[in-house]
Amino acid sequence: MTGQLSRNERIKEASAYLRGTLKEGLARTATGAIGEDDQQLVKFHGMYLQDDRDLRPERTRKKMEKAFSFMVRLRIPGGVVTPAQWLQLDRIARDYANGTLRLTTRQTFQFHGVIKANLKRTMQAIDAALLDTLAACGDVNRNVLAAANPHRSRAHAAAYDLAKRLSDHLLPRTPAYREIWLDGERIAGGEEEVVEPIYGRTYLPRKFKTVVAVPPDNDVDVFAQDLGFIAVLDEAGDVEGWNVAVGGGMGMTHGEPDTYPRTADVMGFCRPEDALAVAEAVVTVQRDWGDRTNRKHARLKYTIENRGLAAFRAEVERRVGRRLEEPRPFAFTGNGDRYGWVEGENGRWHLTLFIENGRLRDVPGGAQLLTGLRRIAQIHDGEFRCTANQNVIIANVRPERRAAVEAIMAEHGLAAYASALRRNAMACVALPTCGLALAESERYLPHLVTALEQRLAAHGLAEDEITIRMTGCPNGCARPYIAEIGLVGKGPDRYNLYLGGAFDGSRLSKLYAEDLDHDRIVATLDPLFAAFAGERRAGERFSDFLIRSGRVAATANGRDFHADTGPLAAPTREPA
Ligand code: SRM
Ligand code: SF4
Repeated sequence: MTGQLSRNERIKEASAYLRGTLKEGLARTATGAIGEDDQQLVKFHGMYLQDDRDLRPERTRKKMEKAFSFMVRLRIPGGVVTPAQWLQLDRIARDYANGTLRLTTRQTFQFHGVIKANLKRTMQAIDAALLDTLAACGDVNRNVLAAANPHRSRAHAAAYDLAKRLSDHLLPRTPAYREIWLDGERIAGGEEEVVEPIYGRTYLPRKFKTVVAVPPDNDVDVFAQDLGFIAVLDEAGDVEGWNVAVGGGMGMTHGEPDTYPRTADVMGFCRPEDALAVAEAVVTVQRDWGDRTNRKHARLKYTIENRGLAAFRAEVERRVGRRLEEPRPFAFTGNGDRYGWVEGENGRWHLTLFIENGRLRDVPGGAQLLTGLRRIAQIHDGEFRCTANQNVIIANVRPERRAAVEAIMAEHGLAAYASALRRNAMACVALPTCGLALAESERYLPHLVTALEQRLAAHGLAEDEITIRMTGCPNGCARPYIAEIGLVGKGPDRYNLYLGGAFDGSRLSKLYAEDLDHDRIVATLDPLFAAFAGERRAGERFSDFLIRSGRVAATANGRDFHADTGPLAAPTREPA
């Protein structure tokens, strides 16, 4: 690697294992913000400095400081919390944040709107619930996801167990978190190996994401992740080992073709006892080989593109001290959640609720999702499980409690079902909190889905499951480039439309039309729905139809993502 290290590398190096001047910055009451370098470091502690973008114009006019607050993200491997923990999170949301809980696309919760004066109290309240936010963001291995609902089968339980062990094994060891947020005594920094045996002083070149999947459900979107373990089962249904997938990622920048989303490659197969060693080797190869000069080129996906999968695999095997076996066959059928009640192997029941874009709040005069789930938590003796599709599972419900849960749901507007399109829809947060948003997402997608539902119904497609995902910018937080319909913010009320992602999340989409407003999105999709209704083959998915009929070119891999779709796409790219 040549070139100057990026600014973040110098910040990490000088931070004394993520301490920086966070303690001093938190004590400064003259501003609601913290220093610029500390803004980078605080991410490793699980939070971002943000400001309310709805209020920006007015505050600028009045020459006021921006309306600063923090987003706080929890680290919850596999997304599992107890009812007691749920109640504490609900309390924090109402006492210290903006009165909402946000389920994320990575099986955890975010608080928005925590002002600096409440930050430490929030962190201490999280600690009191035996939870933490360490490594929920930052250049480290982040929250590890597991196929939702471990009680459905022994394989799901094994996936959850692996997710927890991976999370523990790859967790930063710095005492800074305890010192800053929980008033721990400062421990004198020892040798590098002692403080951070896996990461060292400068951690990873960039964020790193790990998941554990259990086919046939790809509900963790394994192909969008840096590292994925895919369960391979024996005849009795137990995990025989894991296929290891590496090098997936979504983020890109408009107009910069050197940046692109990429689906992960399945690199090999490992035995259960080798999984942690394989994960550690993948992380340390990326630590040593990743690009620390250019953050737009620093994810594992680019390391693998640069060095080649064969060289990467050989280096992982060298560090593990053992060869990976060749990948075993596997098949996914979808990347969504299975809504409604299912009975687990233990005779208890699990209910997957549909939560639109993951936002839990009480709408005045409308659905009371936050209160409804609080009431369920008050009577529930199982757990809650977040899904990577921004939904929640009420898990391990005794059969005799089902009626009580359903009664609370009915009273508060909680539902397990929505239309086929809506239950396969996902939007990132975007405005007003996300500093990178170019367009609305969470606040807009529900309206677009309503308009598209009407068009689908008109073509007799109301019951067809089609995945649709929207993000307010090209970073891809709702994984739009592996949806059948992907909409990516370009500017206020303008979106690029991507089509052709596979229903099971295994194939990337292709840019189909640019700079569309609401009416043009509907007008562009409507004839495609009509053609699908008229020409589809039995059982054919929308995206597969678009590709078979030549309307969209299939994207083979990340480097092919920006390749032109050919003449068919050209007319749709012209402005309205
Ligand atoms: Fe994300 C940055 C929200 C999942 C790719 N993401 C952000 C920030 C923190 C904006 C920022 O940097 O200032 C967003 C905060 C918004 C807010 O107000 O809350 C944000 N990302 C989210 C969440 C909350 C979206 C959601 O609606 O659920 C998800 C939180 C996940 C979690 O609990 O950890 C979220 N982000 C993802 C995913 C999906 C995934 O991991 O499966 C991706 C695509 C996968 C990937 O990483 O490639 C993703 N987020 C990004 C990127 C682009 C990374 C890249 O390689 O280019 C950024 C920007 C960056 O890192 O520079 C980003
Ligand atoms: Fe923000 Fe962009 Fe992520 Fe949406 S995709 S939350 S707009 S960074």
